[in-house]
Amino acid sequence: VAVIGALGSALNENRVEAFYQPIVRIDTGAIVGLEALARIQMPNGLVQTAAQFHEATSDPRLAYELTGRMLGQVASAVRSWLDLGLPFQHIGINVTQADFKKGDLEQRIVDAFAAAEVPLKHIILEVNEAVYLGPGDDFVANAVERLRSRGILVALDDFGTGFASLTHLLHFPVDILKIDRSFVTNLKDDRNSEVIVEALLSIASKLNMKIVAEGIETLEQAERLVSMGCVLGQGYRFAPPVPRNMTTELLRRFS
Ligand code: G
Ligand code: G
Ligand code: NA
Ligand code: MN
Repeated sequence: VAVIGALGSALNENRVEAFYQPIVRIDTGAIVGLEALARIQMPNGLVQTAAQFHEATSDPRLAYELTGRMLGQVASAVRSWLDLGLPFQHIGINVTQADFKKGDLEQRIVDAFAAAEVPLKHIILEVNEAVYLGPGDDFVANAVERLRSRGILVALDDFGTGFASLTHLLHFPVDILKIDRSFVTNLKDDRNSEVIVEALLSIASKLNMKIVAEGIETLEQAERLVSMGCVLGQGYRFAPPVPRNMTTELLRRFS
């Protein structure tokens, strides 16, 4: 309840702020995109991460409202980066079950991006695997197909944790698979993680999907991934999620 209260009052008081984490070419560190991650400005001046209010997004009303705020801020930030002539490509936004349940996600995206005059091709919807491959229900997958038919890219977040549902992916493809951070973390001493990452890379290339490795923290992980043929990634090794003005600086320096 305390967590829900924190997000609820932050939304009411306009203290939710989009931060951005670079998605890079692992070999060169060049920025190829960003992921938007929600942060709360606390009254005491501290910034609270989404992990700390994660439970709050299980409240459908708050989750829906959060997405609205993020869409607005993201569209306006992307407009400013395009105006600065930065070679800006893609921005990922996390959406939840609640966004799909309402049935107006497509319209909300179209409206937010049209208001900022940003083409839809710049957006990537990040849907986590549990939501996307939810039990015996294709309504999310069907909505994803419609969004993709409008030119909106879709990424499957935290991929690899529900490996058994791979056949689903053959029927309802996405554009990008984001390898769950747990596999990257365990690359060093867990042979199983290496086998899984190799399998995911092979599946992705056969299904014409791009792969992004999440949670890269060390040079060793980066080198291992590159040697396995993984091109794109994100993680603290490259940059943590940072506020909009710092993102502009990063884009200037590294894109
Ligand atoms: O950035 P952080 O590690 O705090 O994120 C923790 C969790 O919160 C992740 O699962 C992430 O996907 C989620 N999250 C971060 N920002 C958003 C957001 O804007 N919307 C939604 N729905 N989830 C978010
Ligand atoms: O669920 P999702 O994949 O959207 O969550 C991404 C979360 O992972 C973000 O909250 C982000 O802050 C966090 N994150 C990003 N890079 C790293 C990293 O290198 N290590 C760890 N532990 N977390 C990371
Ligand atoms: Na992710
Ligand atoms: Mn994500």
